[in-house]
Amino acid sequence: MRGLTFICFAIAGSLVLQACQKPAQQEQAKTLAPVAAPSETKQPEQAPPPEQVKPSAPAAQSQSEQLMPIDIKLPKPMFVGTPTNIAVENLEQPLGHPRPPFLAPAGTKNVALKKPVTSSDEQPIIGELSLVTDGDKEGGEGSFVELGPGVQYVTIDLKARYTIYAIVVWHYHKQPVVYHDVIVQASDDRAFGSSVQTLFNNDINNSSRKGAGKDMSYVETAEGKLIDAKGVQARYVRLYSRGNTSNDLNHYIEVEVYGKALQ
Ligand SMILES: [Ca+2]
Ligand SMILES: [Ca+2]
Repeated sequence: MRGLTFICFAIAGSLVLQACQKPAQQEQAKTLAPVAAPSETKQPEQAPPPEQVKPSAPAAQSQSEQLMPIDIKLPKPMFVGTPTNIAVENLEQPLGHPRPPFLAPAGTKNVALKKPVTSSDEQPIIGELSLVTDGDKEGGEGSFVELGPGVQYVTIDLKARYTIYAIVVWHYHKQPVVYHDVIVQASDDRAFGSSVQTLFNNDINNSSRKGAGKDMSYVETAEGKLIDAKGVQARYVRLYSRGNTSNDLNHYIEVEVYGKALQ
């Protein structure tokens, strides 16, 4: 019996010894690895080509995206001179000369022309929503749509996604007026519940509750207001306002969206 237990202890002891030696051997193998793997040093030589090929693609793209002034046809001005006595905070001073040309990639055009328009006021007081994108920008009677009081919006469905470079809006230019809380947004969601990008917002005190903006208020003229859309990509464009310095109603003569189809 004694001899048997000794053998058992001896076997158990040698097992413990083996277990202790194993990690040590593994560690030794690890430290040897870098030296023992000269074949791995070959890999870097095969890797670089894909990244070196890339730069030529953007170069070719910028060549086809030559910048050109966008062609904005202006309506007949309805008044001359600088308006006075408009008491609006954060009001932009008139330029005193025509707006400088706005540059966008060649092929950029008004992609809002004749596109469908919906609104928070589906039954306008005067005119129809289709006037917003019918191409007529004249300031007289019959050329504008009049929406109800308070915060109202129009939404243009461009019917496809575009890269948008500029939005030009004519609210009303028969007299020099200022529209309150002008907010312009782009989205891929027709309800503007998600993916909303705000391109312009002069509601500095957040009275329209879309978040306070930092843009300046401006006097309406026949030039319309050009908003830099900075190449945003979207299908829908929405414009808010909250009445104007003459009354609490909202008006649109035309909205142009200068963009290019996504490729
Ligand atoms: Ca129009
Ligand atoms: Ca406001």
